[in-house]
Amino acid sequence: MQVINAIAKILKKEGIEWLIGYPVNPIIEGAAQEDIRTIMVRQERIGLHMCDAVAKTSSGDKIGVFVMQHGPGTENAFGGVAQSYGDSTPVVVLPAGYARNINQVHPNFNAALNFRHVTKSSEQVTVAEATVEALRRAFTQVRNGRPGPVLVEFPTDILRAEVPDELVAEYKAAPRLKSGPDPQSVSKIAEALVAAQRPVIHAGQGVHYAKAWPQLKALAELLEAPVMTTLGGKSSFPESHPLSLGSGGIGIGEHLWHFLQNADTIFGIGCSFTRTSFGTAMPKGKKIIHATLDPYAINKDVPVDLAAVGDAGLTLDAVLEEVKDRLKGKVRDRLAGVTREIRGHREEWMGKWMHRLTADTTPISPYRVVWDLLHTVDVDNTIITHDAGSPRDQISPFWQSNKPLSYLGWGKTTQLGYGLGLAMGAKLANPDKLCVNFWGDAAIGFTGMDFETAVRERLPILSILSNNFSMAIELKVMPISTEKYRSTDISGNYADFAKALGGYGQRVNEPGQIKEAIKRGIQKTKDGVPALLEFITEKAVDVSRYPQ
Ligand SMILES: Cc1ncc(C[n+]2csc(CCOP(=O)(O)OP(=O)(O)O)c2C)c(N)n1
Ligand SMILES: [Mg+2]
Repeated sequence: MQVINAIAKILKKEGIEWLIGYPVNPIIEGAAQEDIRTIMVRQERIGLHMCDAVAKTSSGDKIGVFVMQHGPGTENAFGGVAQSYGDSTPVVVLPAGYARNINQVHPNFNAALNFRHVTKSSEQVTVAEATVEALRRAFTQVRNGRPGPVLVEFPTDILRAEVPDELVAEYKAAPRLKSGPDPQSVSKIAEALVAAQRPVIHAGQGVHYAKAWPQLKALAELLEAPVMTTLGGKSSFPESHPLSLGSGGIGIGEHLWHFLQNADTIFGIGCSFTRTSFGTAMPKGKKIIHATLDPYAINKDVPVDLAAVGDAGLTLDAVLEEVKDRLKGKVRDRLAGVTREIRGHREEWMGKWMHRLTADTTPISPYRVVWDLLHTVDVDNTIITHDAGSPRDQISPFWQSNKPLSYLGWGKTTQLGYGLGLAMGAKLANPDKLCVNFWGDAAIGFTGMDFETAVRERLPILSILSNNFSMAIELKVMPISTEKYRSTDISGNYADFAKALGGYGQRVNEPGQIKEAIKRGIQKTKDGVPALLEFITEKAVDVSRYPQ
């Protein structure tokens, strides 16, 4: 059979339901022949973002596969793959490449070479028979270890070449394996956790990938310890739980800050402790315990006192057992005191923000949009994501997510426009959920055209746009260019834009109209029509930042 048919048959064996892509890549035809739904985007970046959401919303059980053409398509996909890499998201990328006789020749873009630094593995197939083993390697890499994108480049002349049927028939789906922590490390960690007077648990997206939500909750309750998450880990611990400190990031609750500063021990589980502007820094002078899948993360940014390497679920199982053994059924009666302290700080902090969250002013406060959205949607049956910039910092501290994977937090690298593709990919993989992206008018400038893809590919998402005709987050860093040349101003009528692309669009100017508009938007999504609600907002620059 031809290589394109071999690839499609292998994708089927790997349980791939959709092939997301942009022409020209003959694999699209191969996939359609095998009844794999092919989804065409308007630019490569969005397709990769959709793949990310497929993996993120299924804990990596489902893998998104993206294909694009050699040369320009591959060059243009770089941002998308780099975002997957920055966020450690498992994705399979199958670019076409220039034909073998010219693919090493200047100036032809060589994907296998150029994507090497933004992928876990990156190879070029140079003979047709190697198709099968290259995909075996790629799927094994993508399903195991630290998640990340993998790439296999197929020179165009190979895609139509023949590969023996028997070779393809022998292909078996790649296993997904887990490895557990060393028992001695677990013992030391349990000892330190039991000895801690003021422990804080710091949960990252590894908890989502391991589906270790029950164990995380059990450990927190057993230790009577508060839990914060990273942005990527948001929704791994119910934020309505009395032990929740909410999520880290640029915008955080004062209760989170208070507990982190006053902790004696911080237990990071399924996280990398990466130093980033979009995460909460670990204070100095704390006992740091770090449990993570990837030994590369240990001692990378934060020096550790104790560590364990392994799957977050297996690690938490083992730590739970040891902690139970050590406590011998003893309850230390900390719960009431700890939860009272959390509640006190949380309520005081919320009190300070309530006027912003319920503001009646025009232009509308973006915080009011967040608050009304939170109180209009069915939160547990919603998957929401932020975009880069202010919308992220406005929503993440105040959005209370209780169900695992109901909030897609992200951002070690933070590409404007990522949220739209995430919402579309989430809807593809979770058609019964309301899938929402909350973004600004700068973000829509990057990927807005793919709202048409949402319409055409029947992905009825709800898009909440905060239009303040500005890159407001940059006002403080661009005062002179703003004053002289209006360099932070941008403009557009995005409700009309959404309508022009075949979706539902509504512009909302008054705070009193927010909830009704959201209800109408949700109804449209239920009718199968993507909706874009454009809220005319103030150029807000206030963020719940600590230290202030
Ligand atoms: C691709 C990309 N380029 C540049 C940036 C830097 N950046 C982050 S937020 C932002 C402006 C955000 O403006 P907007 O989305 O309108 O939000 P606002 O602050 O106005 O609410 C910029 C330029 C980025 N995150 N991604
Ligand atoms: Mg803006």
